[in-house]
Amino acid sequence: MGKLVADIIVETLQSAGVKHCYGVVGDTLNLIARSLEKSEIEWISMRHEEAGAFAAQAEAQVADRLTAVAGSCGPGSLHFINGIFEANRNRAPVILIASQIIRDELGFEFIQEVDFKQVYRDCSVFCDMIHTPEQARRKTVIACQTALAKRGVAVLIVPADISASVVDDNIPYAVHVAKPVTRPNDADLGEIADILNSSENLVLYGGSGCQGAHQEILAVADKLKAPIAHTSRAKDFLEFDNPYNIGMTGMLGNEAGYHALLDCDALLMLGADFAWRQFYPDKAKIVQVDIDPTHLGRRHPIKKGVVGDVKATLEALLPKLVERTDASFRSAYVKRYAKYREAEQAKVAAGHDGSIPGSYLTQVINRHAAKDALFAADDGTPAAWAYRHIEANGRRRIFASLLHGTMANGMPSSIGLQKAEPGRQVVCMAGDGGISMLFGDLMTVVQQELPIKIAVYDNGKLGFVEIEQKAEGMLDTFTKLKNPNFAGVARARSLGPDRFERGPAGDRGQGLAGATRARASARARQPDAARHAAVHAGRTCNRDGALFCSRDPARPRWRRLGDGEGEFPLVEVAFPQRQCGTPHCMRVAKHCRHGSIEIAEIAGAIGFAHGKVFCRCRGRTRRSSADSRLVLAGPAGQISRPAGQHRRGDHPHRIRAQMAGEGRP
Ligand SMILES: Cc1ncc(C[n+]2csc(CCOP(=O)(O)OP(=O)(O)O)c2C)c(N)n1
Ligand SMILES: [Mg+2]
Repeated sequence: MGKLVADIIVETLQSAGVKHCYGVVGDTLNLIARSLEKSEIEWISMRHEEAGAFAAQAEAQVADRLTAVAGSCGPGSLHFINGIFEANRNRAPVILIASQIIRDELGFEFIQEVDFKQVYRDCSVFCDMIHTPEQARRKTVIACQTALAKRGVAVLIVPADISASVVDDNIPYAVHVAKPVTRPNDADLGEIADILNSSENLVLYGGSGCQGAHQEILAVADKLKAPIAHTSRAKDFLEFDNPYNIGMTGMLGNEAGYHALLDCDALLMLGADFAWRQFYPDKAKIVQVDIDPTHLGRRHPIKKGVVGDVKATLEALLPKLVERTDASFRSAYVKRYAKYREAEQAKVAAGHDGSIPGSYLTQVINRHAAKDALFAADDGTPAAWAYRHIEANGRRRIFASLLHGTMANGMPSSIGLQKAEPGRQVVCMAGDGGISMLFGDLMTVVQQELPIKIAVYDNGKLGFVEIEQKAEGMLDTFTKLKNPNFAGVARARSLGPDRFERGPAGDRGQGLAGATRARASARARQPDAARHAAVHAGRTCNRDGALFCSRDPARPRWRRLGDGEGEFPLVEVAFPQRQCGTPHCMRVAKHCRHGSIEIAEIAGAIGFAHGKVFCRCRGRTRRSSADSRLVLAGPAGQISRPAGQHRRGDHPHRIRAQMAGEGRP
């Protein structure tokens, strides 16, 4: 007896392990929707397909299983695009059922016709149409299998007349996924061992490929007396229970990780494909282990590259390594990391005037979140705070858009995380820009009755962009946001308790106290109807948001300019050693000879401290020239920076290290 193709497709998805399908129904998808309804796959009605793709990729990552999204023809299946890019870059096994107009009309600009093969080619590991009813099962199988085996998105284009066809279906095509253990051959391992054994100071540098290899990495670090630095994506896998950890490198990282990489003689890169080239060492011999052969040496020249799973490779490599006794290099960086963490910790404080610094709010969230919580952070400062202030413990996971770098990923990803792990706490750290971009799917949270905790980092701006602009020497441009009262939004959307109030202005800490109360009350009520906690963070700040000036050279007092949000300035900046000749001038750089500096500021707290300093001079914004000699007057005192050292790509931690009193010229 024949079978409906829509049923064949859904049956195949189910046998490939799909538990949830996220999307919006309509026209060409309706038959498949009916098949889904009869199946064990749960349909999640989204308000925007992009949010559905974010949710699916989060579920696919945390549960490590194929997850589906499906859309109607034309705009319906087009809307997924940004989330599909996110999924594919995160190597999340996701299948998009892109329903299509009937075959007979394809190629004639029929209403809602979109060539999905063109659209999705660059963000998928499989993208093809079911051309005949007879190939339905085989093509769905190969789509699922490719998504799982190549780890990425499979786009299966299904014309409506195909899903409505009935076909004999007696050939047992089925999804096969092999999980081989891959490791380099013995000769390659011997070569790696020779490089490492003959080099003096070694550093291990781990990326997301280190998942599941904690024990082996520590064993190698122990034997080689090497510190372990890591990328942000590897934080979940390497930060915990690791006495050799020296933290992240990169924009979100710290000076210990950064300098260790620069100072070592040999670097063992493990499953890391970190994109920013300026963070790689020039003098060290780099040995790279990666499961993807195309990653070898693509960021920076390497001495030796091998293909393998990190765990299996290190297991085989360990016996070939010579045990060391001198751990002084490692100790120096481990101490430096501890010092950095202590200093960072000391800076975190509640805000003033009811404001709540993002760092402080994140530390509160970190303290109160469950030990196995799942965090989803929006691209923007929430992701930066998450990676800096949420502590990994081997059970928690942080999800952010680190490869695609898209806004609005946080809340929709939380939906997928909560659907995948209904018993775990899911915390969304949302930007005010991010959450309002896909506001509609707050209703999915309500409709699905998901107990997600949402903290809105309401700084009234596209804060991360403002920092970027400062780093480029610009004043903030088009970054302001006129926001609704997010507490009101939460209430209006029946998101939960009605207690989300911003603390009264001037009442120090009230905003956070209110937020914490809200959280506590939401918790107390669980598992009652009101299970959602949307924490209104009040105005957060990034710590480099403070503006300073000193108008009188005779009395060089710094004062905070209006609108300074920071409780604790990271840096106060001036161009030193030159007077521009006007009474209201502080010591300024040579190119500001005409007038008074009104503002001098530096962007830096979260990593864009390229040293671009700008000032306002008679109403015109000027930028420091590359050879300006800067003085960073931080809490540690006046520290000058040698001329010519400030350049784009300069590392923030070098600056911070100097602030902390190190490297003073
Ligand atoms: C879809 C998309 N649009 C624009 C950007 C550029 N961008 C990156 S972060 C950011 C600001 C995010 O603002 P918000 O969510 O309020 O977080 P904040 O940085 O203020 O904490 C923007 C516009 C992006 N990454 N993705
Ligand atoms: Mg914002």
